[in-house]
Amino acid sequence: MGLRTWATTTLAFLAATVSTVDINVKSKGGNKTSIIPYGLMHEDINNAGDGGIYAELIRNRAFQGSNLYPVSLSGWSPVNGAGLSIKHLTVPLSKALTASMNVAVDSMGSKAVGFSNDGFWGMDVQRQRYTGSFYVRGSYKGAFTASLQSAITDESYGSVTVESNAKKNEWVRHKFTLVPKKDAPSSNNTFAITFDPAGVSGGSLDFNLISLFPPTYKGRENGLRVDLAEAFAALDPKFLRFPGGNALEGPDLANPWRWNETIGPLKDRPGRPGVWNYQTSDGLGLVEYLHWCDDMNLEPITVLAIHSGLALDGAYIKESDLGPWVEDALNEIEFVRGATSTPYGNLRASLGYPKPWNLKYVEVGNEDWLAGRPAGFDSYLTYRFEAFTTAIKKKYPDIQVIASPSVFDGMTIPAPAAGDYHPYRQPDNFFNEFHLLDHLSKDNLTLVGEFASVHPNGGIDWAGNLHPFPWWIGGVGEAIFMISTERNGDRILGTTYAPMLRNMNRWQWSACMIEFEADIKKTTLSTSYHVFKLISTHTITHTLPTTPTSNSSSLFFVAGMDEDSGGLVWKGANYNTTNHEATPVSVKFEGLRKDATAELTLLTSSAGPFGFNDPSKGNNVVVTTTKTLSAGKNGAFEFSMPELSVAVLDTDVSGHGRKERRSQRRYPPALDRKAMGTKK
Ligand SMILES: *[C@@H]1O[C@H](CO)[C@@H](O)[C@H](O)[C@H]1NC(C)=O
Ligand SMILES: *[C@@H]1O[C@H](CO)[C@@H](O)[C@H](O)[C@H]1NC(C)=O
Ligand SMILES: *[C@@H]1O[C@H](CO)[C@@H](O)[C@H](O)[C@H]1NC(C)=O
Ligand SMILES: *[C@@H]1O[C@H](CO)[C@@H](O)[C@H](O)[C@H]1NC(C)=O
Ligand SMILES: *[C@@H]1O[C@H](CO)[C@@H](O)[C@H](O)[C@H]1NC(C)=O
Ligand SMILES: CC(=O)N[C@H]1CO[C@H](CO)[C@@H](O)[C@@H]1O
Repeated sequence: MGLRTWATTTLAFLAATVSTVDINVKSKGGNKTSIIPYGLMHEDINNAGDGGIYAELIRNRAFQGSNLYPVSLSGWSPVNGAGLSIKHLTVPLSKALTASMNVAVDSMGSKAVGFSNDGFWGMDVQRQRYTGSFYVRGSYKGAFTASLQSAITDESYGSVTVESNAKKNEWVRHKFTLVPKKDAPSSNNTFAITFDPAGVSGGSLDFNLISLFPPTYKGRENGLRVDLAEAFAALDPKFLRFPGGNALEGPDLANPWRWNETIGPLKDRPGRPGVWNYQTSDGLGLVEYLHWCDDMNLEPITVLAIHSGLALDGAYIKESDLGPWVEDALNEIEFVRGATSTPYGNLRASLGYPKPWNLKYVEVGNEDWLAGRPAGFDSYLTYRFEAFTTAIKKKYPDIQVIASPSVFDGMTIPAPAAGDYHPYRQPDNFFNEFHLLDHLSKDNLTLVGEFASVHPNGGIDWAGNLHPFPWWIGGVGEAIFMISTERNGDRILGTTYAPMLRNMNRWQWSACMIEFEADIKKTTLSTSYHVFKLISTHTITHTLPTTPTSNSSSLFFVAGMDEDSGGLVWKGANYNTTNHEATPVSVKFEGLRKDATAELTLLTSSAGPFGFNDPSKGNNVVVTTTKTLSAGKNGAFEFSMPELSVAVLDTDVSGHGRKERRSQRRYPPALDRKAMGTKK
C-alpha cells in the first residue's frame, strides 16, 4: 500500500469514527421526576455502623452477646495485672445488659490498675473534646483516671481524673470529658480506665457500658463520625433507607431487627446478632437514624423498612401467626409519626422527642423474593405483603408503601404500591440493560434501594469473584444505570448505592462508596463515590426530550432542568468506543440565550478501566476536569468525551447558592400523585 492510499484510508476511517453526536434538547415536554432522586442506604455490614459511621470508639462496650456471638472480653486488656472476667451478676446493669466486666484487684500494690480497650482496630486521637462515661458497681474510695495513649509506646496523649461515686451494691454512672494535649501520630491507640487498688473494698469492681465519643456530626449526642457523615452530606442526598438490607431480616426469626429494642437509653438496648458475622450494639438505633435524616437536611422522607416476617435463613411467619408482626409494624410507624396522644407517639415523647417525624415511605421487608425461595417468596405474594400493606394504607393513607421485590423479580405489584429493584451487576450488564427501566409502565413505581457494579465483566460468580475494589469501568457502568433511572424519573422513586461503607479491617462486601478505618487520614472515596456525587449533585426535577432520543452506541445521556435554579442540565456517560477514540458531543438547548455559558465537569480515569482508589496508597485515579463553555454560533455547547468518561453540563453557572436554594425549597407535603402515576 502506497503512502497516499494509506493516508486516504486512515482519514476516511477517522471521519467515520469521530462524527459528532449532535443532541438537541427541547424546551418543552418531558416529565416531572421524583423529588427524591438520590439518597443513602445504611445497614450494619462491613462494620459500617459499629466501628463505622456510629462514632462510638469503644469496641464491645457493653459485653453484648447472643447464641451466635457469645459474650466475650474481646477488645479489652488488663492494665498492671488486674484480673478481668465476664460476670452475669444477679443485679445486672439492666434487663438488656446482663453481662459485665469484673476487675479483680486482690492483693495488688499501690500501682494504678484497670483495663484498656483497643477500639475498632485502633482509635483516632486528636486535640479535641472526647465525651465518655462508664457504669461501676462496688465500693471504691478515690478517683478513676480515664486516658488515651499509644498502643505502641505507652505515651499518654491526655487523661482526666474522675472522682468516684461508686457504691457497694449499686450501678453508678460516671461521666467525663477528655481533651488530649497532642494529636497522636497514628491510630494505634488505646483508651484506659485505671484506679487505685487500695481504695477498693471487696476485692473487685464491676464495670459496664464504657463509652467514649469524639466530637460528632452536628454535635449530636450518641451521633455520627464526622468525616464519614460529611462525605455523605456532600452527595446532596434526599433520603435514607434503613436499617437494611439483610440486617433488617435478621439471621433467623428469633432475631429480627426489633425497632423497640433500639430506642431509649443505651443501657436498655440489648444489641443483636447481626447477619454479617458480628454482634451489633444497636447504639445506632431508630431515633439515631431519624436524627441522621434531620442533621443531613434530608427532606423528611425516610425509607424505613419494616420487618415482613421473613428471616435471612429463609424461615417465614405463617399466615395465622402474622397478626402480631403487622401490629408491631404499625406500632413502629406510630412511634415515628404518631401524635403524642397515641400510645407509641407518647412513648416517643417520653424519650424526649414530642415532635413527630415526617415519615412518607415505608418498605415492607427486604428482598422478600430471595431468602427461602420459592416458599418464602410465595408467602409474600400470597399473604405477607397484602397483610402489611392493607393495614398500613388503612391507618396511614398518605404513606407510599414499597414492596421489597421489583417488577423485575417476578412480582405484580398492586398500584399504588411501589417495588424495589436491586441491580448488583457487571458494568457490561448496565450497558446492555440501559433500556430496561423504559419498560416500567406508569403504574410500576420503583425504588432503586440498592445498586452497584460488583463483578468484573466476564461472568457473575456469587461464590467469590467480587471485584476487590470499586473500579473505574464499574463506575462508568453505574453512571449509565443512574442515567437510565433519571430518564425514567417519573417512575423511579429514588436511587441509592449499596453498601455505602467498608471498614478495611473487617468487611463482607468490597463494593462501597467509602473505605475507612480508625485513622481518619485513611478515609478513601471510591471511584463509585466520585461518579455518584457528580450525578447526584446536579438535580434534574423535570426531564426534557432530546433528539436523538437515545444513545449513539457508546454514549448514554439524559437532559432536563432543575426548576429551582432554572439550570438546564445534560448528563452523559461514554462507554467503550470502537477504537478507544473520544466522542465529540454537541448539546444544544432549545431557547437558550445566545450568550449563555455552561459548566462542564468531566470525569476520567488516570489508570484505565481497571484503575481503583486504593486505601493503602491514598491515590485517586479519578481525574476531574471543569471548564466553562460558551454556546457557539449555532447555540450548541461542544466538547469531547473520552472513552470511559462521565460528564455533566449545567447552565446554572452562577454559583448563586445551589445549596441555599435547596434549604429554602418547599416540597409539596406529599408527592405529586399525578406525576407519580398513582390513582387517588
Ligand atoms: C416521559 O415519560 C414517558 C413515559 O412515562 C416516556 O415515554 C417519555 O420518553 C418520557 N420523556 C422524557 C423526556 O423523559
Ligand atoms: C498500627 O495499626 C495499623 C492498623 O491501623 C497496623 O497495620 C500496624 O501494624 C500498627 N502498627 C504497629 C506498630 O502496631
Ligand atoms: C419489642 O417488641 C417485640 C415484638 O412485639 C416484643 O416481643 C418484645 O418483648 C419487645 N421488647 C421490649 C424490650 O419491649
Ligand atoms: C405494571 O403496571 C401495569 C399497569 O400499568 C400493570 O398492569 C402490571 O401488572 C404492572 N407490572 C407488574 C409486574 O407489576
Ligand atoms: C468494554 O471494555 C472492557 C475492557 O475495558 C471489557 O471488559 C468489556 O467487556 C467491554 N464491553 C463492551 C460491551 O464492549
Ligand atoms: C446499549 C444500547 O442501548 N445500545 C443501543 C444504542 O442505540 C442503538 C441504535 O442507535 C441500538 O442498536 C443499541 O442497542
